[in-house]
Order: sequence, then C-alpha cells, then structure tokens
Amino acid sequence: MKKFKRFLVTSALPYANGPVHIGHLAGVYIPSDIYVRYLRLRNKDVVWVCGSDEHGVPITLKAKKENKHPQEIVDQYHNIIKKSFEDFGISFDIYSRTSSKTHYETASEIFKTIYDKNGFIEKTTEQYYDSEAKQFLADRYITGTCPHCSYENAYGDQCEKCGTSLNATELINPKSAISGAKPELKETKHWFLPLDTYEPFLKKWILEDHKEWKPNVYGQCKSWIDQGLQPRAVSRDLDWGVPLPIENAEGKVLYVWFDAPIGYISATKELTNDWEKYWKDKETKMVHFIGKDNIVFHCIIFPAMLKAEGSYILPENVPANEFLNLEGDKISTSRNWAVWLHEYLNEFKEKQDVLRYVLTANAPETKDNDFTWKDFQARNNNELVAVLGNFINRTVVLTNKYFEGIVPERNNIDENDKEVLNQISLLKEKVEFSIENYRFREALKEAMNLARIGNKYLAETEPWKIFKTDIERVKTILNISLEITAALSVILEPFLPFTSVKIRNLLNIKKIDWDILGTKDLLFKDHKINTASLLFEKIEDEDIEFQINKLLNTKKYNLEDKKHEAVKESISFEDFQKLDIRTAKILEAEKVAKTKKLLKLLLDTGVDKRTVVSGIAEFFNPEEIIGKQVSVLLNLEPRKIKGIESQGMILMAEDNEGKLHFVKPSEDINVGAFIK
Ligand code: B3M
Ligand code: ZN
Repeated sequence: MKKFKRFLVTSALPYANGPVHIGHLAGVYIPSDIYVRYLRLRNKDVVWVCGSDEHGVPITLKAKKENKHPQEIVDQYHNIIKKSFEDFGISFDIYSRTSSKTHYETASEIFKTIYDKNGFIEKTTEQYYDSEAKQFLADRYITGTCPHCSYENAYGDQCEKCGTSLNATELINPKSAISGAKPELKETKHWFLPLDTYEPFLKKWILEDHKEWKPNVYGQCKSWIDQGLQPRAVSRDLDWGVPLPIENAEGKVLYVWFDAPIGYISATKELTNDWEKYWKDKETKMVHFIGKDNIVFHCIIFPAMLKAEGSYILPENVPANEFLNLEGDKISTSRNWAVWLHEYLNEFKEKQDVLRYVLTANAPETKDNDFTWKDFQARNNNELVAVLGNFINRTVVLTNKYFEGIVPERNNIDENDKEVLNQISLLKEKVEFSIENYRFREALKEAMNLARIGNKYLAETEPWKIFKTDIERVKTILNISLEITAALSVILEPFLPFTSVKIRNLLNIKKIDWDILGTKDLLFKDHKINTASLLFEKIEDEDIEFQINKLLNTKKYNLEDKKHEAVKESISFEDFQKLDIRTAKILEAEKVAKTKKLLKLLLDTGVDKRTVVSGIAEFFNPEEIIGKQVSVLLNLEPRKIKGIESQGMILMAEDNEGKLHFVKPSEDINVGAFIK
C-alpha cells in the first residue's frame, strides 16, 4: 500500500440548525476520532478539520420559522454543537464554521479560479418566484401535492411520503413556503459545474483506481456514474450564503454543497500556515469521514470541483457509514426522535465512553443499524462492567491488598503466562490492521479481547486462593495482570479516551507509546500504583425505562400533534360529485424497483382493468393483498411514477402510528360499486 508522509482527515460539517445526536456520532464523528487518535498514537503527521455548515435552505427556513436572522440560528447551534463534540472527546484539531471570513474568501477564490478558466456553464432556466416575498424559491421553499401519491406537503425536490425525487414544476398546486402565495415561473441565470465533462476522469479515478473503497461507497458512485453525470447548478437565488464573486450576479450565492466542502480547506487555513502541504502535496493522504447521504458530494462533486480548480489533491478514501436508527425508527430532528448528546450527558453523567463504546460496537459500518436502550444497558453491564472494569479493578485491588500497591516482580513464567503476554502484541497488530482499514467495530472487538484474556487469566489462576501458600506465584500473576492493564490504557485510547486516562491514573503512569506495546515491559519493579476506583458502574433498569418512556412520550406527542391537523378548506357539493370513487379488487401486486414505498397494482375496477401505483409498500407485502377489495379514485389524471403510468389512486386511512389501512365497505361487495 502507498506510504504517505502526512494525513489530512475531514469530518462532515454538521448543519448548524440543530443539536447533534447519536446518529451523527455513530455515522461520522466517533469513527473519525478513533482513526485520528490512532494516527496520533503512531506519531503520524495528521491534521483533522471540521466545523459548522452554516448556509443552505434548512437554516434559512428555521430562521424564518423563528423570525430570526440566519446568523442568530447558526451562532446558537454552532456553540451547542462545538461543546457537544468537546464533551464527547471528539478531538478535532480545529472546529471552524462556514460563516467565517476565511471561508468566504476561500470559497470565492475557488469559484473565481474555475470561472476564469471558463469552467462553468452559464444557463438561464425557469424557476418559481414568490412575487409577495420578492424572491426566487429554492426547492425546499415550495410545497405542493405530490403527483405520484397525492401527499399534500411534498417539497419541490422530494416527496417525503413516497420518497420520489421531484422537480418543483411537477408539484400540483405549488405554494410558497414563505408567503403561501402561488409562485410564478420566472427566468433566472445560474452557473453549472459540467460534471459530464469529468465523467471519464471520475470513472477511472473511482471505478478503476479505488476498487478498495467500501462497497456501499463504491456502489453508489458506480450507479451515479453509470446513469451518466449531468451539469449541476452551483449557485442559488438566496440572501444567505457566499455571494458569487463575479459581475451581474446580484442576489446569487454559492449553492451550499459547493461552499460547504471548501469549508475543510478554509478550516485548514485557519489552523496552519502550512495548509498547502496538506491540500496540495501528493504525499498527503486525505480521508473524508461522512454519512451515506453525502457520498455523491464527496466522491463526485467535490473532486470534480478540485479537478476543475486544478491545484488540489483528491481523497484517498471516503469510508462513509450507513445510518443509525433508534428503537427501530429513523432518527429525526423534526420529530425529536433522537438521543441528543447534551441531554445524554445530563442523564448519564461522565458516561461518554459508555456511549462511545456502544456506538462503536454497533456502528452502521456496512448497513443501517439500530440503537436500543436495552442493548446500551447490556453492553455496559456485561462488557464494560463485567469484563473490562472487573479485570482492572481486581488487578488494582489485589496489588494494593497483597503488595501495598507496589508492582511485584515476575518470577518463573509458565506456557499460559507466556501465551497471555504474547496476546498484547498479537492483538495490537489486529487493532492496527482493522483501524487502518476503517473497520472500527472489529478493531474495538480485538482491543476488548485483551481485557477478556486478562479477565480469564485472573479467573483461572485465582491468586486470592494461593496468596498464603505461593506468594511468588501471586507476584507473577499480578505482574502480568498489571502489564495487560497498562497495555489496555494504550490500546483502548482511540475508542475510550476518558477510560484510558482513568486507567493511567490507577496505574500512576504517563502515556505509553503505542509502538512499544509488546516489545518490552510497560511497568517497572517497585513502581507504586494508586488505590482502586471503579471505571464503570451498572446501569439499572429504571434508568433505561426512563429513556424508553421519554421516547414513547415523544412519539405520543407527535401523534397528538398530527391528530390536530387543521381541517382543509371547504369545497362545494359539486366539487365532491366530480370524484368517481368505486370498489375494486387487486388482481396483481409487485414492488416498484429501486423504491422503498411503491407497489404497482393491477385492479379490476368493474369498468376496466388498470394499473395504479401506490405508496403502501412499507405496510403491505404484494402477495398478501392480492384478491383484496379496495376503494379507488378512478378519475384522477393519469401520471407517470418511476416510468409507470398510474391511472387512479387507492384510498388509504393513516392511523395514529402513521400506519396505512385500506378504506373499503364493511364487507366485500361487487367491484365497480359507486362510493358516494
Ligand atoms: N452539512 C451534513 C448533512 O448532509 C452536511 C455535510 C457537509 S460536509 C461538507 O447532514
Ligand atoms: Zn409522493
């Protein structure tokens, strides 16, 4: 594998429009913290940058909702986020922000360099304009009825109900999220990065030169490239963001996904004058840590931008994680379905490492994974308390009890002693290999095996039973146990930094160099250790019940909230009579490829047989609904959904849990019966 002189590590810049939760930690920040702490322990030249992503529509929407200026929103959350990371030992070299002066300068410079090389396509397109608010509307500023599933609060870029990505002009009855007015289409000029121009380069750089990237990353890049890359707008009509540094661009700002990745560069500039050796020297290994929803921006768009600018290196790897769910449901800021870091610390004081441990052991490295409070409690009690904590506590207690805390000498060692001591270097090498291949779950497991071996060694040799009869043997056993404890203070540091300090304090030692592990003794004869204190304590059932109830109350509150949705505006009886709703029977049903929520149905409507696409795949398996009677709106204009012509809509009722149910007569009757 190529050797590099130095490392540049970046972690996705969290949007400064809300606090950070366990999904952020598990997906991006703990993996990158483990990786960088390990590189530092190996005495590598490494720089690790991050910061708040402070532009973009979500922030301006929140500002409008709270009647504040976007700067107030980002100031508030930048500080909350920064503190949460510090509290959890996420040890960036710098945590900056994209509203900084350096960032505006850097983003402007890079745009201008590409612009001066004619690296952008200028195009005038039609966009929705709100004449009341006197501003163009970004996709998220437009809501309307989804043409595919008739969900009435679909956004201009995506329908969150059926998951279909949309163009704003597809929405039925579009309205502005700012003034509520019906927007009008108006011409506007934007600048596009011609991604298609970089397709051959990206194809070779990723699909040929980086086959070693994680399958979830490589696969997503491949499908993007195989579909053919299109020019991508890098400007927006917004009043919050980096203004375009060119003439005739009043009211235009850089698209947030153009400026945000440049935030890594600006943060490095703020950190060191030597920033160019990290960003422009091929001897630097750059690694981006992100979540899977950011893959295209970090593997396709940002590299194309840097290629267009011409003087920067590209990432050596982008080990994106999948998503973490919470108690079987997607983590959601808007539904408050999350474990917020600042709240966790209020309720589990000083237990940062317990959460770091569980989120690493359960990390969504290759597929989405689920965090449950029961598993959190089990891993704490059965692994941290019963193995790691128990082993170290017994070693320290017995050394104080039998030898007044002085490290006893090691006498003759037997085969088992030798094998146990050998495990230190064997496991160290396994941890190195796993971390260097971004497999942090596996790395933690190998590191914890050292504690398992130590625990087993003490349980098998039972020094407390032979203290009176064979003190020399007890000295050897505790000497070896102390040696393993010292090794654990090093090997666990990337994962459990707070515990690593506590172990060093128990042993009354300074930081040990990673590279001497397994090469020589770590503790010396006559060294005095400190008295014992517990590293971990059991988490009781009531603590977990409290957390689970808190989540259930959140769910109940959300549903209450839903029930009180206002009644829609009234319609005339004539309007109602226009609806042609009849009973029908499902003859065939199948999943729509590449969608999670859509089923393609063939219906016998009594008047004909027709195809309808329905967003019910999350609630029904195709085979279980064949033959079922349903009610269908027949005279809805046909529309194309994922290339399938859908001729009508099945009527569904959504219950308190958000589950969908068929609406139909109380018992099966003939198909084609009018519902009125
Ligand atoms: N602000 C975070 C997200 O998509 C986004 C990352 C920017 S990294 C340059 O959740
Ligand atoms: Zn939809």
